[in-house]
Amino acid sequence: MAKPIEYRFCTGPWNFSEGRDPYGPETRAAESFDWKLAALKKLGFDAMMFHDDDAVPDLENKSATEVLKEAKSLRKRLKSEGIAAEMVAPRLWFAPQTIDGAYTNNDKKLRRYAIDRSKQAIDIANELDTDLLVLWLAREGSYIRESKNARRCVDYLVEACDAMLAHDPNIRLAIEPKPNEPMDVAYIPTIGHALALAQLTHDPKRVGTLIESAHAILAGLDPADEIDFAMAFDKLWSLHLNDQNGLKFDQDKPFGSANLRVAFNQVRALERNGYGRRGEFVGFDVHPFRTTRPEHLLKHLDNSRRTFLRLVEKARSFPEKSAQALIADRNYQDLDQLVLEHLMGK
Ligand code: GLO
Ligand code: MG
Repeated sequence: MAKPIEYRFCTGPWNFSEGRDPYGPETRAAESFDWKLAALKKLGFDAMMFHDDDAVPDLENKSATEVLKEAKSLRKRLKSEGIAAEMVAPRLWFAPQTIDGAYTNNDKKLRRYAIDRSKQAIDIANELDTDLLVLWLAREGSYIRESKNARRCVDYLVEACDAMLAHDPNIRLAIEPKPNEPMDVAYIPTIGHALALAQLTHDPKRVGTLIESAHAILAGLDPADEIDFAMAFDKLWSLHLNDQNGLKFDQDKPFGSANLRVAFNQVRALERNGYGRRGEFVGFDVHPFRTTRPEHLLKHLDNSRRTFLRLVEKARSFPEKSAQALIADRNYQDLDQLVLEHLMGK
């Protein structure tokens, strides 16, 4: 039997957020990057996820050489702290150039901006010693369907991926699907879409996925099934575990907070597929509640990790034999209760 995996954890600087929502301002002061780095160590996390401009703030106003120099010095900094860079993601939803989409913008010049920025994010990833570029396709979609040609947008997405793959023969792209928000409807809403898109690129082997629990739930799917599906293709390269209470705004709740059983099944799916065996990290894309006081700012991360590790124990101690007997007897009624009793501690 394969040795049980020892999971390694990561999160992003944006996950220490300040409590702003569309209806009200920040409720906590921003913490510095150094503070966040120290916090990760204190929490026993192993890596940090980066947007390109988390790694190099204000990168649009710096020369390419300056950007790489800063990335290099960040790498040293991380190394001395013993924290790895898990991935880099181009932030393609903030700049004025991406108001109407990044890779799928109707304007050629603006599509070019998105591709150039992504290439630079790859250069930053190289400096930070990671071969993983995450693509959350935030603004690739439409507010009203008639504004864009969705067929052409598929070609644009493939063109953009191909340009990134050609820029660096070692880079791997992990597409993070999400069905909506900020767009009304996104072009790549599920893992199936991401994997299908990968097949159209010139090097499908280097195009995989990142699953976020909340995004799968927003698509009306079960994140555990999405994990199994991606892993059947060997293409789950990163994870954003969190939770989501039904179909509303993206909540990024602590892992297991809304539905412990759904969380348990995600952990079971990771375990049965051997996630982490090739060095993949378990990431938490969670945010503190708006009500969280500064002194409790690390709780959502620490609690997500605790819940994850408790659920690993639950997955490993699941009464498999009894479950198999019930499955053979098609007694799903008692199988259902077996799961509940197991989760409740009996
Ligand atoms: C938002 C996304 C976002 C991305 C992050 C990495 O819904 O989950 O947090 O994961 O920006 O690109
Ligand atoms: Mg995410």
